[in-house]
Amino acid sequence: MTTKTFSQSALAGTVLVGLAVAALVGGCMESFAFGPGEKKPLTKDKRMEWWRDARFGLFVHWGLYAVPAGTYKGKRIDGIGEWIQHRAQIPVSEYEKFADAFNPLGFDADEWVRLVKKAGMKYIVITSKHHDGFCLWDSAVTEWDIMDATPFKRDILAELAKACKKHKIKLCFYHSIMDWHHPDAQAPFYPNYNDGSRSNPNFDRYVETYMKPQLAELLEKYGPLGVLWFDGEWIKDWTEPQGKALYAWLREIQPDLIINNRVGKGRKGMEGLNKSDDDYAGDFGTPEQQIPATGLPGVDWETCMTMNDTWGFKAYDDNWKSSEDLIQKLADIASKGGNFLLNVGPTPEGLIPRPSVQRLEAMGEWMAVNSESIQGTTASPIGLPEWGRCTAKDNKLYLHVFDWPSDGRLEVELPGADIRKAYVLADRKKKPLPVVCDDDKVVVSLPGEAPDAINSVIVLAMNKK
Ligand code: FHN
Repeated sequence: MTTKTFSQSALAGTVLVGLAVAALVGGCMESFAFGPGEKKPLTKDKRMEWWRDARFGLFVHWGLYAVPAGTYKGKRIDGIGEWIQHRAQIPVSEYEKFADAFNPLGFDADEWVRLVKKAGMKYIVITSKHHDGFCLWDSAVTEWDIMDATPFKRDILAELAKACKKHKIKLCFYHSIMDWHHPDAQAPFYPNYNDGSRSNPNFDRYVETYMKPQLAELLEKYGPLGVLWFDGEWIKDWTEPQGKALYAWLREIQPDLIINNRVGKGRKGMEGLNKSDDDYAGDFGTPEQQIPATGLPGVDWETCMTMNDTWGFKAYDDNWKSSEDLIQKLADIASKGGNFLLNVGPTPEGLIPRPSVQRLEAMGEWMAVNSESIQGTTASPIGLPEWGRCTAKDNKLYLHVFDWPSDGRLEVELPGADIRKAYVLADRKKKPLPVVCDDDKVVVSLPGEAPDAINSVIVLAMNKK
């Protein structure tokens, strides 16, 4: 299977197609705008409601980079697997050959979504297009996609959209602004595709005739989407004003769409300075591979994290975080008012790596008993206790006890508490636990043995004020 390289003729064709699609999209854009008398746009709180309730989602980095899987010309390439084209300085025409070998016959969208649901997750964010520009859907504006460039010839995003609809899981797309394949974007920067000091004079043409028509395709063919998760925003060609304009344009197409802060330059601002949304385009902050010590007060935020050390599949990255660590991280993040977007990097055969499946299943077993203490909760009103974490919901505090007190006494700094009842969340009978309250703390007498070795949840039900 030979795939077309981006010769001038192909580029000319792409631009013409892109211009045509842009005109079409622009034209039908009117049909997405609010007509007179149409319902008012949702408030941000209404729009964010499902996302805030979810607290836990799956990140999927999948694409051609899974084929080399971290090795190129017999050499192991350092760094995250999806960056192999840049790190190994692979010319576009060479990288395109990976498409000939991408035939993930093991891919089963329904199996993926059932695993997500069992893990207690409520949304999936999958790479529609990562930095290499390869499209996991049948795009009308390029042949650099799963339908035209690979022997697989199945629309991965369409199959995933169908499975998500069936299992009521929100479908969301990661989309890279930076594009190492498109000649009007960063392809000409080879071998340093990530050259932050250079601009492409044709970048605006890439945005208007390629990137925006593709985003419209994603919203119209697979939508309504939960989230558009942008990335690759750090390049010199992309600015905060462009991000704000793109945010407004997308919300015009799908008013209840949620968009992360990397649609503009907010990744730094929102997290570094706890800026409000007004300063930066985007609905939530995106701390990556880290959990902010005290969350990001005043803004919605989501920690995205790998289970090992790479987002895209690397055959030899076995540095897996333990299930125990991941379960406690979920409670830590929720106790600070954030969401946890946990990543898997599927194999070139379309399988989620076994160690990832094992961790998702272990998290699912914990969530099957304790999801009430994560989903729909808000940040701890008692800070970060030494014995674990705390989340809150509906006049209840959920005490996530990582370190079960050997003397059976759980002390909670909670002045003036008006406790109705305390019980072990895992106890279906909700047998009351002895509680003593004084002016500044509550002491709960716990059973001798922790119901869960990793994170046992004690419920403090308060009397309504
Ligand atoms: O460069 C990407 C990287 O490949 C990965 O997609 C992460 C996930 O958030 N984002 C960028 C690095 O910040």
